[in-house]
Amino acid sequence: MAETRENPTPGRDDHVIAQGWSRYTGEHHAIWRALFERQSRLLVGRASRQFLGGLEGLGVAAEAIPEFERLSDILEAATGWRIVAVPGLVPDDVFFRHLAGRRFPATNWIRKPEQMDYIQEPDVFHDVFGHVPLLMNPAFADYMAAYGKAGLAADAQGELHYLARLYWYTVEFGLMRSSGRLFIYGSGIVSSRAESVYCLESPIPARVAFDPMRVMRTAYKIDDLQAIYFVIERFEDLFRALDRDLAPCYAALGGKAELEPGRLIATDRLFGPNVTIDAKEVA
Ligand code: HBI
Ligand code: FE
Repeated sequence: MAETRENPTPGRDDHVIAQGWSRYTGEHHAIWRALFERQSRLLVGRASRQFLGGLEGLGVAAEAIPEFERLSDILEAATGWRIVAVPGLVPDDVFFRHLAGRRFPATNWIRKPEQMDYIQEPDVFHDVFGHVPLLMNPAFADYMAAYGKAGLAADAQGELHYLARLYWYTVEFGLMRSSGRLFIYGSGIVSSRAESVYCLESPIPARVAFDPMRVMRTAYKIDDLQAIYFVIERFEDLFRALDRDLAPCYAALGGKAELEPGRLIATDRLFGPNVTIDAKEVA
């Protein structure tokens, strides 16, 4: 496993494989530990309390790549979700069917030492450290399952590109406002050293109040720091975005111009960057 990607078990159209935990080597665990220690230091005072609380509740720690079965038992008791191992990116319809069934597909292999700062595909660190902690939160867990259902419908309607933007700007790169400060909840951010600081403290990117139609009009960059982040007030904002018939929304979006990530519009409500503080003061 690890660098050698296993093929899905023949005959399994859900792409699920065994995690193969006993095959991780000391080197694999050491990469996990280095990433874990670096990110958990950076995220004190920057990540949302829901993320940090989820990490703690799951007992995800620096020592070793976690066993999916152990995490799944804790997660299932909290929100009904389980983790299934996959060999990497899976087709959209497979991905959505898992989410709709409250199964989070997590990649089982870990990046190489030379990929500590950037990796384009998800690995076990991104998937487990980045995504799984928020699945301990009931409101976020409901959003992810609703997203799976909406994804299946959008895919069938040929409108997936709009919904993919919603995933990108919420699940992967979302910010949340609490007590007048911005906090990270997006997994693409919490698993990235550079973006964990940049998204909150740099004067360069725009930070705009979350509006699902605005988000679905906005293109995104997959290979660079984001030019724009969307800011929610609470996870219920996300669930509400999907709790409607989306077909008329897609039809309305078809008549509007796509917005480049850096482009602002008159209706945008903007937030400034956080004033940089010593993270220890808010721990
Ligand atoms: N597969 N393993 C995996 N992880 C993902 O995040 C993922 C995927 N397949 C498709 C997919 N994401 C996209 O459809 C979403 O980003 C919208
Ligand atoms: Fe991800």
